[in-house]
This record gives sequence, structure tokens and C-alpha cells, in this order.
Amino acid sequence: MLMYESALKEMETRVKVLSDEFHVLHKYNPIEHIKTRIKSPESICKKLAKKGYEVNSKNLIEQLDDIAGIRIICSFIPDIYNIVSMIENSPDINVLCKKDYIASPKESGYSSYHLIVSVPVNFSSGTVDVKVEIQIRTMAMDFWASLEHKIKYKYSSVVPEGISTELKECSKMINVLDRRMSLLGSNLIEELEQDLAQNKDIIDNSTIEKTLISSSSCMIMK
Ligand code: 0O2
Repeated sequence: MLMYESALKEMETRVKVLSDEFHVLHKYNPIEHIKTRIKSPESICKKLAKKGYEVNSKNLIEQLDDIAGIRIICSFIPDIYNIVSMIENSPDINVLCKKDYIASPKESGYSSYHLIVSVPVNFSSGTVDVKVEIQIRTMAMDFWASLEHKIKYKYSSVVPEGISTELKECSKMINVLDRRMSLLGSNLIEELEQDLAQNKDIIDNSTIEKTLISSSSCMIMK
């Protein structure tokens, strides 16, 4: 699993750098926290069997996209789309698939943004492109998904009608809450950016970092 563990480290570092850059440019951090996980051998076997494939390393590499998984928890909905575009604009990250379960939640009520990407990992023998699943969601969406996951696990996926109806209701409430909180967040960020613009003559660390970021992007563009 070295290949997947290395890909996760690579991806986590890249996401943290993007988040730090966002912080320097906008004086605000879009990411609350990041979780990573490698799928357990038991879950790998279960998933391959469910998809009708024999359990072997060829099928594991070719048929499963989520052996390495990273979950990015954001404060507000617009942060999710900002992170998606930052990942899409990263020159050596290849986006293989996108699923927007925020615009179109799943039947269960599940909301999240999913990306399957491939990230280059350098080994002494050469570079390998490794698939990583990225799930990006708000704290409220994550709260819902983790409770629903526990409930599904308890009932071995056959959740009683009343509970799944209640979960769907909760997901609608979370959606309303997320949108209201995102609006409050957008207003706050606008005010922070105005404050920043008014103080633009003050040379501080952030001004120096901004200059470095924009001059290094000029160097890359050349
Ligand atoms: P685990 O144990 O969390 O990894 P795929 O089966 O991945 O090839 P699928 O199901 O179309 O194809 O992929 P999708 O919709 O992108 O979902 C992949 C992962 O999203 C799931 O992985 C879950 O982690 C999460 N997910 C999707 N739907 C739900 C849902 O209704 N509730 C919750 N709580 N999580 C969901 P795994 O492998 O199913 O599980």
C-alpha cells in the first residue's frame, strides 16, 4: 500500500499549500480540517466482490478508485467550489471524475463533492500516477454523513423506513442551514477583503508573500 500512502501524503501536502495560499491572498482559511484514510483490506475485498471482480492486485488498481481517500471539511459551500477549482487548476493533478452531490444530493440525502484525481508520485524507479478519491463537504454535511454511516452500519444497510425519512428531513434542514451560514460567511469575507484593500499600503508578511506568489506564477507562465 506504499503507493497509496505516498499519494495521500502528496495530495494532503498540496491541499494544505493551496489552503495556505488562499489564506495569504484572502486573509481567511477555507479548510476546517482534513482527514485521510487507506481503505481496509476487508473493505477492498467487499467492494471488489460487490462489483463482481475477483480479488487480485490488478483488479484492485484498475477497478477501485478510492483505496486512497482524502476528506476536506470546509466552513461554507462556496469554499468547496473554490477548492475544486484550485485542484482543477493544479498543473500535474489530473481530474478523472467529478460528482456534485451538493447540486444534486443522493436519494439518501447525502451531500458532498467528489473528485477522483490522479497524482504523480516519485519513486527511485520512476513516477507513478496514483488515483485518490477526494470528498469535499461542509462540517454540517460531514456531521450528517457520519451519523447516517453509523446508522447504516447498525442496520446492515437496511435502515427502517421511519429513520431514513427522518434522515432525509435532517439533510434538508442541513442544506438550509449551510446556505444561510454561507451567506453570513460571504458577507464577513467581503468585509475582511475590504479591510485588507484599505490597508494595502502597509508592508507586512502577507504583502511580501503575495508578491512572491504572484512573481513566482509569472516565472512559471514564462
Ligand atoms: P467507504 O467505506 O466510506 O469508503 P463507487 O462504489 O465508489 O465506485 P459510487 O458509490 O457511485 O461508486 O461512488 P460515490 O457515489 O462517489 O460514493 C463513494 C463514497 O462516498 C462512499 O464510499 C462513501 O464514503 C460516500 N458515500 C456515498 N454515498 C453515501 C451515502 O449515501 N451516505 C454516506 N454516509 N456516505 C456516502 P464507499 O466505498 O461506499 O464507503
